[in-house]
Amino acid sequence: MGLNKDTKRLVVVTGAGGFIGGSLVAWLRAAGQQRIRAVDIKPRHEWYQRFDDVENLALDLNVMQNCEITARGASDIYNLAANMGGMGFIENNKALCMLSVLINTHMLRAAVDQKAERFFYSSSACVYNADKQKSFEAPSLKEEDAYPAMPEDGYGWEKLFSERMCRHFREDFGFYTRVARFHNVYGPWGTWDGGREKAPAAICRKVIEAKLTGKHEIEIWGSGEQTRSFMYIDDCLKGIDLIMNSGILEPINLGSSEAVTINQLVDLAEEFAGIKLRRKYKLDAPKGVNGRNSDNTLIKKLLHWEPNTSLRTGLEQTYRWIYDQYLARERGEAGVVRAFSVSC
Ligand code: GKE
Repeated sequence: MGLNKDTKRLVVVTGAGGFIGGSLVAWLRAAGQQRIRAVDIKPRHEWYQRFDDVENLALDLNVMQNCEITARGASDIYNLAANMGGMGFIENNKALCMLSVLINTHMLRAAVDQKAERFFYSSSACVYNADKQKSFEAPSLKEEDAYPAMPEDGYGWEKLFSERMCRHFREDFGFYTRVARFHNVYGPWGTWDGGREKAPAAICRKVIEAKLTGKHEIEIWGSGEQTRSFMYIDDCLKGIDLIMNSGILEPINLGSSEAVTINQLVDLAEEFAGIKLRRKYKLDAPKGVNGRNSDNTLIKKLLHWEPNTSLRTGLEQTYRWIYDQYLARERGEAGVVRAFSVSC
């Protein structure tokens, strides 16, 4: 994959039991990477995707010794492990989100100790200054808009701190770090129920539930006028690859620039389902910022590319995947997570 064609190097993915990490492992395998170590805190039977031909380790990366084990012999490390979720999770679990600093601190130290060559860190659009996201008109955030610092409480502060730590490891120790700020990633294998799901999966699930139960109404958090851009998982994986293999030293946006309101997101899901729902707006639900979009000027300039899967295309894939998962769960075929495992 990318510029680094040595498929025999050991590549480590942390957070491999989750959505983006598991998808990255799948992608690396498909690209011919022969030595992959996949690590996650969850017991292996709970991983969203799991592949028996890679080294799968269930380890708690809050613990330094486990980070040493994880980094041992690695050449590239993709650090995607974090305690995170959509607004429903991060607004109500600020301390847990901040504790991910242990993972990021220990993984960076272990990577240097173990002489890993390269390190990728997944930051977030939640680092951006809240004052710049008060408008519902989808303000486009440029990389410099992270400062002066006023990120999302809890989760965003930890991300901002950890991306700066990557910078200082690079400056002080000459360590190769690359950082991308993900904007709301969605797609098949993403969390779609249980409290950590983000808006695209949550809305698809609610529309599917309304269709299957015949109860034609939907609860939407906030006024529905909040704006976001959503990045399809395939674009995210390609972006990770391009950024890891680039000379881009500072954190860079990795997101779609196709902004929509949450109401428009619901319109699309209704269209896939072929139904129209009565909308109930829950104004006291977790809402996050009013508006956010990814300004892609820099990524287009430096990589001549930007995430370009249309929301219609990506969401339709996601809707169909969640529909199948929903029916499988209704039939009692495995639990929410086990249903996703490729092998057990
Ligand atoms: N999760 C969810 N579930 N959100 C809903 C729902 C629902 O049923 N109905 C409406 N929304 C609204 C939320 O109130 C929020 O205003 C918007 O959709 C997007 O919510 P989200 O997808 O949970 O998360 P955010 O985009 O606000 O924030 C996420 O940003 C990412 C980076 O762009 C974070 O949760 C992080 O997962 C991530 O860093």
